[in-house]
Amino acid sequence: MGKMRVASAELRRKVVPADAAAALIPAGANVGMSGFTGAGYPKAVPLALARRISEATAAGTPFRVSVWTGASTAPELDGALAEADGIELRLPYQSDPVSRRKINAGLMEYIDVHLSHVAQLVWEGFLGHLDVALVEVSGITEDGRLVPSSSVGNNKTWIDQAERVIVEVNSWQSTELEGLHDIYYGTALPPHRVPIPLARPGDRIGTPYLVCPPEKIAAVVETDRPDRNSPFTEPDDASRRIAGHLLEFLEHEVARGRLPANLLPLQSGVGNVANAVLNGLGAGPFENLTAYTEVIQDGMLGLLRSGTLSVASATAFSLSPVAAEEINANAAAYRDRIVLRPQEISNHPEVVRRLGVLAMNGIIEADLYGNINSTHLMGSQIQNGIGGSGDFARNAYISFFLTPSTAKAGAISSIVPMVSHVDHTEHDVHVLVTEQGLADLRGLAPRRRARQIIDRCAHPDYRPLLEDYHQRALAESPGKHTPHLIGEALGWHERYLATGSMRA
Ligand code: 0RQ
Repeated sequence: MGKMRVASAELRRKVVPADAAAALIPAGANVGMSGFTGAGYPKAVPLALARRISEATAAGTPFRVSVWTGASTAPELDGALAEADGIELRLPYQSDPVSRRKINAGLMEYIDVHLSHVAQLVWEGFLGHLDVALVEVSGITEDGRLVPSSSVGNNKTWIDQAERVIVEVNSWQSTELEGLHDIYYGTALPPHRVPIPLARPGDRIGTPYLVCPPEKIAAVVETDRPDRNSPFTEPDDASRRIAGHLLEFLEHEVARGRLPANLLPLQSGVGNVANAVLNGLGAGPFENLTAYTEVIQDGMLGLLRSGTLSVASATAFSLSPVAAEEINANAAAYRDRIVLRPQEISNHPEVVRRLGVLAMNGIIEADLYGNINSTHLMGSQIQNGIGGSGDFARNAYISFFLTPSTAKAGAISSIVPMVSHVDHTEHDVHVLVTEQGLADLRGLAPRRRARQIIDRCAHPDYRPLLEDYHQRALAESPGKHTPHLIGEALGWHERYLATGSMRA
């Protein structure tokens, strides 16, 4: 099986055990790794590298590397390297509990970047020299082209820019993924940039393969381990109600003639709320939908299976183990309806704006005027990162942000007087949805936005408190455009930190 995956005789000669490949990564190196939301990450070499770092640390010669990826990965990569204290700097997105702890303890640097910006930052040289690319693929053709696996992410850029390349060939991935990907090699830096010739979500504008000169490939490692994604929980009541409000709104927009009957291309973030929305779309009146999104999660696969969704473009799968097995068994059946692209294309602002994407993303908190915090707990602690939410939200036709109205069993209101960190400004937020209701903020000046958000989105337990804050802010600064009580604006966060609850 393994031999057949590496069809190139020249590259077959470079097959080595994971430890030997890990030994090729120098201390202090910048390493570009594959991986996007638990799909397509290298599964053997990072573990071998973590062992090497632990042994070096025990011998009194600790070292670290910087890890650049597509997005989040899995315990065998982020978890193992963070546990070994082996990561100097991490970018552009993570969701691993061990990494998160180390970042928030100040033991690991983290740069939270828009996912569409990463490749460009590397091409420009801002992130420094890329020493090693470590990329999982599902196979190597006889003439040495690389067949991508379950994510594309920044792999094209890592392979192009790195001094040397280590390839993991994973025989767990379906051989029938060949032909599903679309790797666009037409990007350039200004002033040589040209329009991206993509006018419909399913357009193919590149080649199905990653291209790498064979002499640049320093090692090939064979693996057979599954992608590690967590199962989705059944949507809870709040998620179902959020989905219900959103679907009712979409039907209303179609009835008003503001959206076509088959909507516009959908982008849906990660998490259970997003999955509940997708499940809701499956039950709803819409047909012939399309998706121009970042990840294909279970809900989207369900829509493809039922035919509700005709085509989906993304950069990665983000599936539960059951759904991943389904793709593995039936990849050929999905190959003409799923396109996986480099993340600078899946998330490209130019394309998102052209297609008129309907963007739906989860948040930590929103404020009275519609500013959004997607990344930080109580202002200082990173949760995951901005991911692709900014790529889509700023350029979407309608940008939706979705959240339960409270967190931590009601001790936290997700609607606060002022957000403790800003990821999406009021200018990029069109519609805010909680289980309480939906606020359409388009075309509203700040005070009218506050009215909508308090009345429709806030939890009843917190509504009087918000109303009180808002009325006192209005009274104190009647002539102000965006009334705030500056000394009190973050008082709810302060109260939570002091007492464990935002309640008065
Ligand atoms: O913490 O598990 O310790 O209780 O935050 O919250 O409710 O599980 O929400 O899984 O939908 O994630 C914004 C993080 C929401 C996600 C975020 C606590 C809460 C819990 C997680 P516990 P939930 P979700 C494209 C789109 C940015 C990237 C993005 C995200 C934990 O959606 O990372 O949009 N978005 N990518 O208890 C304090 C609050 C809180 C709070 C929730 N107000 N204050 N804690 N929590 N609200 C896809 C990609 O880019 C890959």
